[in-house]
Formats: sequence, structure tokens, C-alpha cells
Amino acid sequence: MLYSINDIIQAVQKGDFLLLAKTITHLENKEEGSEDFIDKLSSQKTPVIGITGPPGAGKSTLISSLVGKMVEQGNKVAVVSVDPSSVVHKGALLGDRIRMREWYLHPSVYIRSLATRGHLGGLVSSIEAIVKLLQVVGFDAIILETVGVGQSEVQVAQIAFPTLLVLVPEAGDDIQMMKSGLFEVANIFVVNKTDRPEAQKFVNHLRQNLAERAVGINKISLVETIANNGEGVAELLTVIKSYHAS
Ligand SMILES: Nc1nc2c(ncn2[C@@H]2O[C@H](COP(=O)(O)OP(=O)(O)OP(=O)(O)O)[C@@H](O)[C@H]2O)c(=O)[nH]1
Ligand SMILES: [Mg+2]
Repeated sequence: MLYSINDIIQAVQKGDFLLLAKTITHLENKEEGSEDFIDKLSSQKTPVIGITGPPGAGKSTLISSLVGKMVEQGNKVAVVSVDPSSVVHKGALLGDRIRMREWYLHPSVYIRSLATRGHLGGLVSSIEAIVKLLQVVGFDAIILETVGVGQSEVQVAQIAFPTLLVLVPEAGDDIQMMKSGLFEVANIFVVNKTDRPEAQKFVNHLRQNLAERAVGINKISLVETIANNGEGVAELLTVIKSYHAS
């Protein structure tokens, strides 16, 4: 079921996301006419902020806090979470409903999960289409959350700018991330859960590692946060905006 883009825009303006949601489902399933519909849209440069990192790093908590700051500043925000596993899907979704509870019914916030049933590869083109639609219908920013370390996540990360890699001061995760291509495509490294002991050691180690690699023209930033109490999140938003300004 495809609606006219103007009808979708008008509904979104009023905080009614039903037509948008139905259209996204259509695109997600690559139903007939999807490609044509998307091709006809004029592109918009609405910022797409990528947030990626290992499971449980605090991505959703961070997003909830970021969304709060953005809404406070009068912005309309869409959050797309790409969930790689059907097994944990229901649990993850439930958890997110709790963590982002205050945003689910907010007229300035649209939240959408896309399940991949284990393989993200086939979904990448749908995600591109969905992001293009969200850019056109009147949001001020789009947040794209992905979990994991695979090549497809790297592809998704490249739709966004800047891409945030959320890490936590725990042994193992950092090594895993450094090996993945995500470490190469990330613009902002967020060390979350800095309330944990040994956090500073991790931050120093990471800072050193990044300094050794920082030879190209690409700007790399490191921000420390405690997502569940909002510490560092205002600074993070400022850093994100500095990328959009450049
Ligand atoms: N101590 C501490 N806990 C945090 C912090 N940020 C998030 N958490 C907790 O970490 C857990 C996981 O947070 P989520 O936001 O669901 O993490 P996620 O990265 O979205 O997880 P997935 O979507 O499952 O990959 C939750 O219990 C949060 O309350 C933090 O800065 N410090
Ligand atoms: Mg999450």
C-alpha cells in the first residue's frame, strides 16, 4: 500500500505516523512499486546519525538521552533500530520500549525497529530506501542504530554521518571492535559506562590507539558518557553537530 508523499508529509507534521509506518513496511518488504516510489522522491540532506557497537553497550539508552536533548531544542527525530537477530528480537524490543518509553507516544519522535532474521545483507537496500523517505518527510535528524561487527553493519554505517561507535570499558569488546571494519568507519568514539571502575584506563588506551591511527584527513573524536544519567550527552550532541557543520 503506497500513499502519496504529500499525504505522508502532512500526517507527519501533525505527529501522526501511521501512513509513514505502513509505507516503511512496504519498503522493508520490497513490495511492488517500492523502487519506483523512492526513485521519484527528491533527495534531502537531513542528517543521518549512525550509532553502532556491541550488544548491551548502551546504544538505546544513549539514543533516548540524545533524543531528549534534540526534542528540547525543537527538533523532530526519527530513530531506526536494525535488530540482527530474530531470537533476541522480542526481548530487545521490549527492553527498548522501556528505555525509550517516554518517546514512543511523542509527536516529535518516530521510532521504528527493523528485524533482519539473522542476515542483514538483504536489508541494506531497504534501509537506504527507508532513510531516504524519512529524510523527505520532515524530520530534522535520523538516528540509525545497528548492532554487531559484520560487513553489512559497515555498509549501514556508511549511510550515516557521523557514525558513532559506542564502546564500554570491558575487556574483549574493544579488541573485537578494533578488528572489525567499524573501527575504520567510525567518526566519533563514545566510551559509555564511564561510571565503571577501570574506565579511565580504557579511555587512555583507546585515545592512544586512535592517536596512532589519526593520520588521514578524517576527524576522529572521543567522548565519554554515562548514558543512564545523561552525563556527557550534551557534549556528544555538540560534537555530532560539529560534523554536520563541516
Ligand atoms: N552503569 C551503566 N549502565 C548503563 C549505562 N548506559 C546504559 N547502561 C545499562 O546497560 C544496559 C544496556 O543498555 P542498552 O541501552 O539496552 O544497550 P544497547 O547497546 O542498546 O543494547 P542492544 O540493543 O541489546 O545491543 C541497560 O541495563 C542500561 O541501563 C551507563 O553509562 N552506565
Ligand atoms: Mg538497543
